[in-house]
Amino acid sequence: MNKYIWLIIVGVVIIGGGIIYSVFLRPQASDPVTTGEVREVTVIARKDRWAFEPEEIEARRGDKIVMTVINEDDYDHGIAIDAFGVSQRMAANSTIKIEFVVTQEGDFPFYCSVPCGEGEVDGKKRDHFDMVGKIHVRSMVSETQ
Ligand SMILES: [Cu+2]
Repeated sequence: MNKYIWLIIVGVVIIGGGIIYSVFLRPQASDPVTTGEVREVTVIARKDRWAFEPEEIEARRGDKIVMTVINEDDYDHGIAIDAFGVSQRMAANSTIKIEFVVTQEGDFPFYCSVPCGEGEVDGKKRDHFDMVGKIHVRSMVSETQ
């Protein structure tokens, strides 16, 4: 048989396999999801506190988060959320806006990504590594709030 016929047969098998996989076999959890809901949150790094406020954010899988991040310090901070590909530097005394869709359910940390020093807050030592918070993403099918 002509080698081009074989190439076509192989091509059809590969493409057909891909279609069968995506229609019948692919786990639903890997579907891109969106609830169409937009959640506006504001996260503040208050002056000389080495903390984000709030430290916990609630969301539902598929929500779009529009996050306003305010840096009240006279030095730079950053905000990073590895799970959703967020990493932004914040200049001193600046406000940034970031947007992302929470595509997975679970608890995901957000943290300061720019070394920002240390200090004493209410008699306790705090530093860059204390600037950690958490996004709690509930399941899509959980009751709406
Ligand atoms: Cu920092």
